[in-house]
Amino acid sequence: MKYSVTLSSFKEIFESLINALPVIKQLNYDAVEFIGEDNSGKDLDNFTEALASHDLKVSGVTGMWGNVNSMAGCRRLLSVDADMVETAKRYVIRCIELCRQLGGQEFNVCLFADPNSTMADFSHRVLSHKQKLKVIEKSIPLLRSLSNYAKDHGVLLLLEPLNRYATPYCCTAEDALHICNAIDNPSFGILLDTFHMNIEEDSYSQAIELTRDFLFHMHFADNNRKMPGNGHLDFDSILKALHKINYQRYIGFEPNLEQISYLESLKAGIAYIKGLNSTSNENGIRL
Ligand SMILES: [Mn+2]
Repeated sequence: MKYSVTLSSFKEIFESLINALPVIKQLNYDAVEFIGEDNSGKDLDNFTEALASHDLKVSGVTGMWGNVNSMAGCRRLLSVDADMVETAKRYVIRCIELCRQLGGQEFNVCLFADPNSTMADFSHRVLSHKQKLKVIEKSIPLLRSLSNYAKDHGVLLLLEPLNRYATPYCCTAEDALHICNAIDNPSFGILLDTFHMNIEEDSYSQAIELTRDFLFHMHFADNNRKMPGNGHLDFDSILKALHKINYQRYIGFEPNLEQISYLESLKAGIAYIKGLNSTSNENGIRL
């Protein structure tokens, strides 16, 4: 497995994200997940140079969706407003191009509808699963054409299930698999995020095994969004399930970091996961 960390985690730590690169290298990460912001291409040449000088790769680009900022809130692939959908579509296209420029492999999409319908169902009790799938199904032709665009650019478009407090649409591996099967394009896959899985899945291993043919990226964060080892998620069983499906792609850490503790936290988190990983290997879990 290879280890990456999301640059979006460093937004509060460094004024310029380029300054995060030496720290990330020093802490033994293999790659960074570039931030999918509209202005992130501004200093791309400097960034590419800095990445090369620190011998860091780009695993992919993190989609900025939902309530992370006001721009992200306008990226709604499930909106009833065609202009909103168009905004989201143009965003995906820009991020696919950014990903290709940086030599990354994947970009994640999340499915947001308009806030009035989203906020109505933080409990999963208002809309039936069937009603939600109906809303999602409308986006399938667009996702299919975007995955063709991704394919032409050598990038994978990955659907990331979130949790009900962000969006009630596509919250589980099963939902993502349903959409993946409907799209049926080798450039369309799934990203599972342990933080969201903790809220929505019955079992980590079942979710991982269910999506084994489409699982191209993982986001790792503990139940409190801190680095693994700071909460109560069972990363041992998550890693064992990943070994079982012979997952060899990136583990992308996506923590919330604080100025006072970020160095220690990043260092301890990767050491914790690498430690668990070697134990599950020694025990012959790899199949
Ligand atoms: Mn994530």
